[in-house]
Amino acid sequence: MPMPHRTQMQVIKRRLVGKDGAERVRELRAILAELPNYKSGPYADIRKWLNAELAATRTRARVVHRDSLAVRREGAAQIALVGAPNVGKSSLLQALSQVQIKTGDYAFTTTRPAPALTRVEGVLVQLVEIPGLIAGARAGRGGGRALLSVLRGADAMVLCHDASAPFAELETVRAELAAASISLRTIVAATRADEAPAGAVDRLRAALELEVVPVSVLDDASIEAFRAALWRLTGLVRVFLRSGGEIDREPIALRPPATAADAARAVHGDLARRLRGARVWGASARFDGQRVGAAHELCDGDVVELLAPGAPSGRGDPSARRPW
Ligand SMILES: Nc1nc2c(ncn2[C@@H]2O[C@H](COP(=O)(O)OP(=O)(O)O)[C@@H](O)[C@H]2O)c(=O)[nH]1
Ligand SMILES: [Mg+2]
Repeated sequence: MPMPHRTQMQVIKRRLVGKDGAERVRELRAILAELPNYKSGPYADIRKWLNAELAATRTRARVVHRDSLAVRREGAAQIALVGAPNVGKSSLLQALSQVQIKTGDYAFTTTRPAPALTRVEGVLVQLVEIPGLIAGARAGRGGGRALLSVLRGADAMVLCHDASAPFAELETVRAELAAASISLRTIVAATRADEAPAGAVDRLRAALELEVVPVSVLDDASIEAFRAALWRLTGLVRVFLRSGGEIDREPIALRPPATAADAARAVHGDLARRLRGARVWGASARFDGQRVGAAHELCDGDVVELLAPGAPSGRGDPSARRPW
């Protein structure tokens, strides 16, 4: 049985994660070479997508040279790590990151935004460390203006504050962000929590109207709790696709309000056009396997079977199984 095209797209996207520039071009070419050369149908769609990606990567490679601070978005959400120098942003990024970041490129003197992918609740999220945002950033001090523009493009941010440091340090950063009119969804990481004096985190909580999450890179449990806070911060919902009686282990992440049609669109535009409805298990369903329309709004954790002409017929005849 050939690999379903939906799965094929997921495999392709996974092969491209973390690859940019020449490396991405090479991988895209390799994938194109492996793909059947049909003139129409899903394979032709995938081929078209790959060619567009190839063109975009080439353009981007040129743009990145001109603006070395640009960060290419990856994953379901982009979350910026912001804070004064030395609060532990790089260490936190490293502790959360999927891949080991080379320290040569990336020592304690971070001067450019540093992206890293991390998996939260099964979803890939991009974290971007914004290096030392300090007083005067607006006026362009320390490349501040370009950094603020990177920040503006993020979906949310984590304000990192050394739990032992004076509160004024955090206030300086917040004043800078407020003056630049940056108003992203925000949580505060009380960093280096292992060193913090007793009561420091509680005092922060009392002084702030934001969620405060204590974290120490030396404490794995705190890192996991922080990951959970990151997931809430994305504001996304996870939907698990079901087809042929099987449920995908990897969720797709959608921005609410997310409908069955949105889930279909996330898989493939063609599927969204052919969608006739869905069956739903989970919080948005009144009962297991409820039949709903394309406009039905989904909840975090729902399992969804997308119904479209030519879709797999559940537990029926496996030879009748189609790409989706
Ligand atoms: N004890 C302790 N030290 C930390 C922690 N996180 C970072 N550090 C130390 O704090 C210093 C600054 O960390 P770094 O990640 O470079 O901060 P950044 O400038 O905000 O990126 C380094 O010496 C780190 O080893 C932590 O959770 N606990
Ligand atoms: Mg750093």
